[in-house]
Order: sequence, then structure tokens, then C-alpha cells
Amino acid sequence: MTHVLAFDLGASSGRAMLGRLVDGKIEIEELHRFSNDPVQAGGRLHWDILRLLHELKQSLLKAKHRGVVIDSIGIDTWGVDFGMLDRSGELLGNPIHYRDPHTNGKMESVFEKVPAEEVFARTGIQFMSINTLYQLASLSDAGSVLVREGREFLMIPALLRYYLTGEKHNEFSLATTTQMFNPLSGDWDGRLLEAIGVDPALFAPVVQPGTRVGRLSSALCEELGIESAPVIAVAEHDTGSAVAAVPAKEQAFAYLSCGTWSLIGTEVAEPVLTERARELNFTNEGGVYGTYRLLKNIMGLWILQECRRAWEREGHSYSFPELVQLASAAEPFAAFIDVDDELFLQPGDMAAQIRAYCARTGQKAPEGPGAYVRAILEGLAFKYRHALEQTEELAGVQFGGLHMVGGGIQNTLLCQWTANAIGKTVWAGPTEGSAIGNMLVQWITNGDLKDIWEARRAVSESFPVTVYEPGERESWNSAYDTFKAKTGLIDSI
Ligand code: ADP
Ligand code: LRH
Repeated sequence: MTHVLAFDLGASSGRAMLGRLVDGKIEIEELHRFSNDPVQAGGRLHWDILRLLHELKQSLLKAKHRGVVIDSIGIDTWGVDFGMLDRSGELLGNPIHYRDPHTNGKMESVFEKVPAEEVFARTGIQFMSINTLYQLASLSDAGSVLVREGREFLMIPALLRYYLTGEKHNEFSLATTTQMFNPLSGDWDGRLLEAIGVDPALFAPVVQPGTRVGRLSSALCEELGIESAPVIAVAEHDTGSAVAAVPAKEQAFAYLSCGTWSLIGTEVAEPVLTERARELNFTNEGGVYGTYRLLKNIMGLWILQECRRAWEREGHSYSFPELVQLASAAEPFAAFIDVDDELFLQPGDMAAQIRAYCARTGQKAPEGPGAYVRAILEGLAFKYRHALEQTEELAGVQFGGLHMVGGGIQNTLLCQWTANAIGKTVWAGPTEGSAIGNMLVQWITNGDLKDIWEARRAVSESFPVTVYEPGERESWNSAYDTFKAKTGLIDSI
């Protein structure tokens, strides 16, 4: 029996999952799970890349101890971040975390060189200060060694793959998240790179999801005492892998990938580069097999994660299920927050940020953890409705319901409130969407599944889906109006 191994690294945790296909059904097994803890050092927030590499090696050892033969391996991670290699292939510095504040104000300074309209026309990507374009602009302006001495730009999965195989390739789905990749030319956008003072020669051509990109190196195999195995560039953007695993039967479907971030949208054949898409600040990220992911990045459960961390620092430890329980007992529609406000982007005491938001918008601050969590979850559900309506407008489709995947679907209250807010059915599952999508592309490449639609059918036949029907609508509709008034969000046409 052969297996594929999926490394799926989210912003809060990573896992190594073994997958096998048995009579067309998918079976998955968690080999290893580890937290992904950013590290503040030298005035910068970093990813602990060598710790992550260590965890991948631990996973390979666990696979060895399980006695399984690995057919192939794929890696997916969060978007936008990267490492830079020097002329001898050494990593320059520890990769910087997208939440480091060095990109504050950088969007505006890039737009002085290339107008925002042109940036969107060239990339089709949502304007967010975390995008690689603004990270590199900041490093370039600061005369960073990464820009001066860098010879090879590798996004996080490509960097990890380089350490496992010695090969260097970036992958398409992830490349698009940088806002430096032009979907029309199918290549890195030289004009944008030159405008920010970065040499386009640092960017090797990208490979498509499903490309075989090397094998575990002999040095690594010797170190771990393991057999080599092929490595496949899957949809190396975790959201790209999650969307690949949505168990949709219809071609036009809506999804919400729910984890540290919330990504809501639909799959399209071509990027939507219209004026309206730019105005609504939508994104067109690369998908699998020639598709694009027309979606909106929403701040997501990050705010809840940060609240939990802050309460822990104060000596109050809550599990996620406990927080959900407290929220369900709190008063409904007491405070309305726009989860995408910039107050919530950087790490910190989110309860204090919520109080600041309430003060700014003339609302009474929540009292007690349950009230804070309630405001966050309701705020997310309202934002999902807002973005789903905009997706429908841009794609010209009315969706019958919403597929939710990712770790966040374990929050059953959020799933139910999402159904209430959007007034449509929510189908929740699978939880491990990204890891499963990672596996699907490997199986298609290996010839074990025919195409993405056979793969999605296998997902729907292998994993339970929980159905949430919208409950009482009147109070959610009138609360949505209050939400828009308090947050100042505009309506879709
Ligand atoms: P990422 O891949 O971005 O690191 P995940 O998809 O693993 O994130 O989702 C993590 C989120 O899922 C957590 O922030 C938390 O809000 C939610 N979550 C995880 N487990 C539970 C649970 N048992 N009950 C409720 N929510 C949960
Ligand atoms: C979700 C995600 C999202 C964004 C963000 C940086 O994990 O990949 O799609 O790109 O992280």
C-alpha cells in the first residue's frame, strides 16, 4: 500500500498527514502536529524556519517508524512570505513574518511609483499591506542585505523544498499571492519589481501545481536513514490546496476557507480584472489546473487566537470550545466590529483593540471574554455575508449555499451564525481541507485520480459534511443593517 505525505503549514500550526486511496476513498492519518510560533528578535517578527524544517524531518522519521512507503510528498503553507538565498545558496536572514510592521505605509509609497490601478491591472491581487510587494519595497527602501546580496527569491514552501531536495522552484498559486506576478503574461511582473528596486533576475520562472520538482536529497536520506521519495509542487498556497479539496459537485460554487484567515469566494476560469473587482478589493489568486480563485481575504480567527493568547498571559487559560461556549451565552448583537480594521492586523492585546474600535465608533465595549468572542464571531459572520454578496455580483452567479473547510469549522457556532447571516445553507467539511487538497494534486500527478472533479468526488464520498440551515433571519437581517451602519461598509450593487 503506498501513501502520499502532505505537509500543511498554517500560520498557527503545522501538520504532516499521510493519505491513501482505498477503492476510490481517501483515508488520512495525522502523523505529526506542531505549533508554528513566530519569534520576535532584533526588533523584527520572524518565522522560525529551521524549527519548521526540524518538524518536517520529525514527520519523515515518524513515517519511517510507521513502516510506510511514501509515493510522493507535497508542501503547502500560508501566502506572501519568502526567504532569500545569497550567491552560495545560503539563506539571508530568518524569513520575516507578514505581520511585522515594516510594511506600514508602504502601499502608499509604492503607489507613488506605480498607481494602484496599474498594480491591480498587472496582478489582479487584493491590496493588503502584508503582500510581498510591500515587504520587498520596504526592504529595498531600507537598503536591506536581502535586496543587495539576494540571488534567489524562494517562497516558504519552495525554501523548505530546497532544504529537502536541493532544487529551487517557486510555484504558481503561491507566486500570485505576492502581488508581483502577472497572470496575463504568466510571469513575474518586471515593471513592478524594477519600480521597487528589486532585480527581476532573482525570480526563477514558476512551475504549475502538479509538477514533479525533485526528490529527497541523498544527504537528507542519509541523515534520517530513510528512502528517497519524489517531491511534487502541489498548490503550495494553503488556500489553493483548500479550494482544491472543496467537495463541490457544481462548477460554480462558493467556499470559505476558515482558519487563521478567512478566505471567501469562488473558482473562476479567468482572473476578474475589472474596475469593480478593484473597487471591492477582491483578489484573483492562482488555482489548480488553470483556474483562479476570485476571493476576499478576511482577517479571520486570528483575532480570537490573539485574545486567547492575551488572556493566557494574564493567567486565564481557555480552550477554543470553552470560548465558543462563553460566546453562545453572551448577549447577541451588543457590539459590531469590522474584523478587517487595521487595528487588528498586528499582534497584540486584541481585547484592547476591540475596545478602541468600539470607542471610535461610539459603541459600548464588551464586558467579559464571552462578549468579546461573540463580537468577533458575529463580526466574521457579517463580513462573510458582505463578501459573499460581492462575490455573487462579480462572478454573476447566485450560489445555493456555502462550502466551509478548515480548522475553523470546528467552531459550530460560527458555522451556524454564518448560515444565519448569509441566509443560505452551509456545508462544513472537511476540516483538513488544505492537507487533503495537497494530497489530491499528488494523486492526480501520480495518475491515481483522473482530474480535479474526480478528486472532489472522492472527497465528498470520504469525509462527513455537516449541514447548517439558516435559522431565524429577521434579527440577523436587522443586525446586519446595524453592522453596516456602525462599520461604514458599503453595499454591493
Ligand atoms: P491555520 O491553518 O491557519 O493555522 P486552522 O485551519 O488550523 O488554522 O484553524 C485554526 C483555528 O480553528 C483556531 O484559530 C480556532 O479558532 C479554530 N479551532 C480549532 N480547534 C477548534 C475547536 N476544537 N473548537 C472551536 N474552534 C477551533
Ligand atoms: C491563509 C493564507 C491566506 C493569506 C495569508 C497570508 O493561511 O495563506 O490565504 O495568503 O495566509
